[in-house]
Amino acid sequence: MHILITGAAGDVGTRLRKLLKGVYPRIRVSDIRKPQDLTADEEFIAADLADYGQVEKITAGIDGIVHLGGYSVEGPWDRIHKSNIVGCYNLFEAAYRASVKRVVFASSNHAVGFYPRNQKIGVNVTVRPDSRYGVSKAFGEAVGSLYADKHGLRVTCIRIGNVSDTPLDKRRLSIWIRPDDLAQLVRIGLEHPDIQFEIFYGASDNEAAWWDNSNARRFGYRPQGRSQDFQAQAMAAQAKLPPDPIGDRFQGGPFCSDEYDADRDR
Ligand code: 15L
Repeated sequence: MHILITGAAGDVGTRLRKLLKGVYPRIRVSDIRKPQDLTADEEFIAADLADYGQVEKITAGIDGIVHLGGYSVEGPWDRIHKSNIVGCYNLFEAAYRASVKRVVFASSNHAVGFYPRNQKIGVNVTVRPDSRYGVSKAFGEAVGSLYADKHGLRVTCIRIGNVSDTPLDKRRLSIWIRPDDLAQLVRIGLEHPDIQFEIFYGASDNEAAWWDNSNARRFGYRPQGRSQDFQAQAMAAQAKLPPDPIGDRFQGGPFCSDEYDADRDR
């Protein structure tokens, strides 16, 4: 299996490159810029995902794609549009044209960020994006669904919570994913024989979870990280953050309170 990882220079890309090395003997990595820690044994091709011709070059001869490329937080529409709408469409279209078998798409919790924290959600809920960024992730899931249904591409969307070594604050106690758990989900997406189109939550085995991740478990996901083991340090970090009463109501936190119209109910 020849694997392509887009967004390979980013934080999540850098972690996954290391975790998937050895699992897949042939990994091509791509990003708009060269990863600083690129090693001599890694195949790198630079590409701007907004340019279809460049995307064709990186997808040629590939069997499975881990699509992390794009803009990874809220930003101006032009930026989101170019990287996450045009770029994401180009990726799926080029994958299909190149007869790629599988795409694992890095979606985000921000596709459903406006669900309240007191509601546990599964994967069969309507999207409730909390930002232009969240809209772009919902778009990516929709494009993935189209290519799965129409062309038989095997697509896995992972609504990633927050990838880090330990949970960073109170909200992250609910959405944290340990990097090796994310690698486990990616491997399910690249290898499981029964995947056609699936959505998983990218979260570890967190007691404070807001998400029902039974769909991922159905495919064999057995997360090893437990955010509760870091409760005290996450709450100490939380105490240093400024108050965010709107963000605290919703799963997407600051992505919800950012640009929130406080006068909306007037
Ligand atoms: C995301 O989708 C972002 O890519 C990441 O930078 C974090 O902000 C994360 O969500 C989060 O919600 O913590």
